[in-house]
Amino acid sequence: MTLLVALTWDPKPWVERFRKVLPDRDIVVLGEGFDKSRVEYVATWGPKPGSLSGLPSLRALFSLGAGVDHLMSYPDLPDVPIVRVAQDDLTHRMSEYVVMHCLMHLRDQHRFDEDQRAKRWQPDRAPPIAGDVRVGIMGFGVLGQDAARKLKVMGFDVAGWSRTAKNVEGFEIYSGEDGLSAFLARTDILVSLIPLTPDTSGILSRSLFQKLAHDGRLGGPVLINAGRGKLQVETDILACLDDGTLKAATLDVFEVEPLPQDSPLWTHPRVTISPHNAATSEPEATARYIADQIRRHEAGEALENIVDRARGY
Ligand code: NDP
Ligand code: OXD
Repeated sequence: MTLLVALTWDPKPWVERFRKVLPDRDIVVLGEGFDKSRVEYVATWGPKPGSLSGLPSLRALFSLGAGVDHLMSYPDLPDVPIVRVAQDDLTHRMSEYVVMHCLMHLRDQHRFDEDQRAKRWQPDRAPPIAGDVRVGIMGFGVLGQDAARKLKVMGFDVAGWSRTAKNVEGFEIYSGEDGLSAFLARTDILVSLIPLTPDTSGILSRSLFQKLAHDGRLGGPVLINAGRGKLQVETDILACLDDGTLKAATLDVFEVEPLPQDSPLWTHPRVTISPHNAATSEPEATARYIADQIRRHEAGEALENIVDRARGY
């Protein structure tokens, strides 16, 4: 069996990890000579056009991340199961990010950072506690649910929004178009963890921000987007920050990545930026996850976390 590693990033650390966890298999990379007829699995992120063609023995594609929009837009995507990353290492990283930024906004850390630079001593006399703040998680899947549980431990009042109706004990979950307005109306901090699909592209826009709660203890609604950059309309975010429709934003993902040098988001005083690393796919843990799936698949068991192509995630 051959595993092809087809990446836009430096494949070296990945090849090393795959060779460690699959020592009895051939691990090959694009650009090196290899026998295409022996490739049964591909581990990939943002494959270049043509790189997944002519693989007659292909049995499955593994996305090296949780999101698969990079594959859904690939022309001539082979007709084999696509498996995405859904494992604890990545999930825990995302929850750390979400909890950290919710707490940062709860405690108004932006203001204290400014005060520190200006050497101003201005304690809050009656700051809210987590229980006063309503967090709404858009995308109540693997990542959304883990973050929700951890936010709840901190005391936040957490609800979720998903495409289909579901019951998750301890949480009020809104769903679909019908549930969106009510979900937004009870949300002070909106956490976006939805996949990018034709239905969700550009969803984080002015018309949605206007429906968020404007009567909350934070003094205005806050956006945290760690889903995908093309979910958000950046000109709307900037305009809404400036006219008070939004109080602050934490953005890990952007319409164009890396974020262009001339983007006003870099220097906006109420925007916190991270370079699409809310939850990176750590090579060791991800290679182990994929190797386990390959071994189970070869033993006749079903692959897990298969993408539904019709839904696009
Ligand atoms: P899941 O597939 O487990 O969950 C996706 C959730 O989004 C589900 O609850 C789904 O609803 C909901 N959803 C999808 N489409 C819609 C829609 N049109 N309307 C309402 N809800 C919708 O994905 P994960 O939780 O594992 O990952 C979520 C996303 O996070 C990834 O797609 C990726 O883009 C992003 N991500 C970002 C990272 C980063 O570092 N910034 C790292 C990892 C992931 P339903 O439950 O009904 O299916
Ligand atoms: C992912 C990501 O989808 O890192 O896993 O963005």
